[in-house]
Amino acid sequence: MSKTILITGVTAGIGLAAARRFAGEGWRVIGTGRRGDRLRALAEELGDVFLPLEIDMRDLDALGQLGQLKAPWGEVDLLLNNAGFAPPQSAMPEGDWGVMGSAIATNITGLVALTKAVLPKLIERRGHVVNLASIAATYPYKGGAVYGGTKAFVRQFSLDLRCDLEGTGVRVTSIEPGMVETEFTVVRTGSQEASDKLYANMNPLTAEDIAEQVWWVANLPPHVNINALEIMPVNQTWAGFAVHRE
Ligand code: 8X3
Repeated sequence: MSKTILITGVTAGIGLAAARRFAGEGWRVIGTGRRGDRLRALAEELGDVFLPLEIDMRDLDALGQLGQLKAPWGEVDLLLNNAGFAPPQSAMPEGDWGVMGSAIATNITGLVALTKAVLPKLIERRGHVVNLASIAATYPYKGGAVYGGTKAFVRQFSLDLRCDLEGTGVRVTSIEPGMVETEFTVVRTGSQEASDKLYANMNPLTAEDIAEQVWWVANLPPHVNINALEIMPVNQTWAGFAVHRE
């Protein structure tokens, strides 16, 4: 019997790679995204196993309705909370409140609303919630206050959610990647050129690398829960503390 994964942000990057990975293994894939043309192209590529839903993560009513999908689409085994938005890296005093608010609405409010809506189905099916956090959840860097703050929420939400789901058999995993070359960075940096410069000669992770980790955690024996999984490219490590001298 085939399983069903619900993926947010399926039109590019990790969400798209995960859709292809799971569909390729015979799963039904429900994918949300904002860009109808890309959803339609993916529907053509994946065929009947794919249910495209044009939904913005800030539309809480639409997210709430995803808990009411009819069989077989309603039988969600895995919720992959992938959709995420990073405002341009700028220090708080200069940052734009509009984009900060969107990051909070997408990365936190939308994620919680959707998880709450789908949880009854996941509990019924002893399913799995996989949340895309980031290394920014743990390691601070300049200009990352809002993005890192939202990802720290995602990480801690994942861990705390496990406590609330004790005894249900539902698994929860926080996946925390470092540098992954996707469109996400084009949005964050403002241009393809800036994104290319960031990833030049450093062999970043790919969306497929992360999709593979999602596949791995989802297919472990049902008694095994990966709580958190931090992944970086080999060429990314930590910087030292910044010291201001007067
Ligand atoms: C973003 C990862 O390394 O660019 O989620 O902060 S990193």
